[in-house]
Amino acid sequence: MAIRSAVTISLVPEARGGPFVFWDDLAGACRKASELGFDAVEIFPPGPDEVDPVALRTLLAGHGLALAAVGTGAGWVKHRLNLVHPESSVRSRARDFIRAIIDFAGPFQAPAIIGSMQGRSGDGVDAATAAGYLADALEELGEHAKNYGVPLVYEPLNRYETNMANTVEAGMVILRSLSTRNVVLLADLFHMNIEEANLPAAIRAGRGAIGHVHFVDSNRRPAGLGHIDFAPIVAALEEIEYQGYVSAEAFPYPDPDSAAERTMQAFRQYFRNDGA
Ligand code: LER
Ligand code: MN
Repeated sequence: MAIRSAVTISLVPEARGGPFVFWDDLAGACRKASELGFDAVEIFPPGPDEVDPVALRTLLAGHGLALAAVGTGAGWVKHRLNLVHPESSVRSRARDFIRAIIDFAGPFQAPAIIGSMQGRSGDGVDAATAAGYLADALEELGEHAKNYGVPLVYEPLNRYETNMANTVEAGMVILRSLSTRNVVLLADLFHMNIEEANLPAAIRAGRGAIGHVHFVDSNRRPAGLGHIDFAPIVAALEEIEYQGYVSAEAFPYPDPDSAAERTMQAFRQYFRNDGA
């Protein structure tokens, strides 16, 4: 299948040690991503106001890159906000943070991603109440993203990071319960490798719901440096006629440039290039 490739860039010092290929130097990362042949970058910014949109537009255009998506996780990492927090003021600040990221990303035709901002039930909020809070937030923010003609991306995470949705199927149950149709799922192969019984089968079952992919190996190293069998996963993406980005969200192992290069090698190995 043809691929729309992307690579992650973190601009959040507090997220150091996290699964992002490039770090801190947005311009340098864009240059390298472009040199290696990526179509787009996925940015993890410290907040909605910390990247100048005019400068970003110039930078992306100069390198022939698109913006694939923008992460919202700094709301959790930096400010300890999440959508199911027991305190309503914290929940509402979490929504404000994500809404502002949607407003930043939307004009680039890029969706915002809700990963760690989904929080977890437990500490003062029972599972049903937390599910209700999350659904309400996805309704509102999903509809808000419509203003830009982009979806909102919701990411099931492994059990050590959330108990809201750990699998593609659990994510689909949430999506089906919503009245908005503007929320899609992020299939992160690292989380899926922990939680799914069968990765290609989970992807096939996610037809129509999966809108973004984090492409990474079992140990969260770049594709090819762990034990995930990528060929049947790519075949499953092809079978469901997946049209979204395949984005490298992996540790910068052994270093950012090598991680990006290794991912590009895997993309060339597994995906057809239409010469686009
Ligand atoms: C973010 O995309 C993700 O996968 C989570 O594990 C938060 O780091
Ligand atoms: Mn991810």
